[in-house]
Amino acid sequence: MANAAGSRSAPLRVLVDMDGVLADFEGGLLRAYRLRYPGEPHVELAARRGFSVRQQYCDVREDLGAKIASIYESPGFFLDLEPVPGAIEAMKEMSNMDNIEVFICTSPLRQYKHCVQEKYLWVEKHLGLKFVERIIMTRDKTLVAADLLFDDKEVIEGLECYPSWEHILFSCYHNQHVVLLPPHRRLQSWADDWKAIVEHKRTK
Ligand code: U2P
Ligand code: MG
Repeated sequence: MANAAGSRSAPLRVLVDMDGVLADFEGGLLRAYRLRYPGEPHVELAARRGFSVRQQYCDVREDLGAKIASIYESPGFFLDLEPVPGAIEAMKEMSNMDNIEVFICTSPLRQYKHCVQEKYLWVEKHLGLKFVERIIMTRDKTLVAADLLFDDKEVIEGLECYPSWEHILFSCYHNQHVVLLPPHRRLQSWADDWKAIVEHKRTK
């Protein structure tokens, strides 16, 4: 919140989601699924609709939901994901800006066995230990207090009906078609002007 002079006293607190924003979950998943199930139908990335990949595969054929889920529940899946283009550079640049606190805010799978540890390892591998300190892992992001949340999930719900953060929808294959009504905002990619969003929020 800005003070009477139009400037903030407290640092701007920014949450950045992991899958679909920092790590290329959708690309890695399709690649691994096609390798493991070469004879089965798949959904092209451009045809993805809805946040849950499992749900869309279930809609194609019921048993495919379990098959696609078996990929992201496998050991090594999360650790091997490629970074989203520009994500690593943007995170480093954002965290070096003045008067800002950047955190990674990600949800674990219900089948958390490999996912939780591998998310930590991924952050250490691509961003370093400094960012490992900044991981917030929760199934309910509405309970985390911040100014901004960059996230590819179109609807983020939880116990808190009025989260403190503004959700910036990060564009991903599954949400391209979602029409946002003002004041809701999107970041098309890390090549888009995330700095303008951050700076604009500072004046609020
Ligand atoms: O479901 C827990 C978290 O796993 C990632 N996920 C799971 C299924 C799916 O279809 N797509 C997907 O992205 C998300 O992780 P996050 O984006 O929080 O890093 C989801 O929250
Ligand atoms: Mg995500």
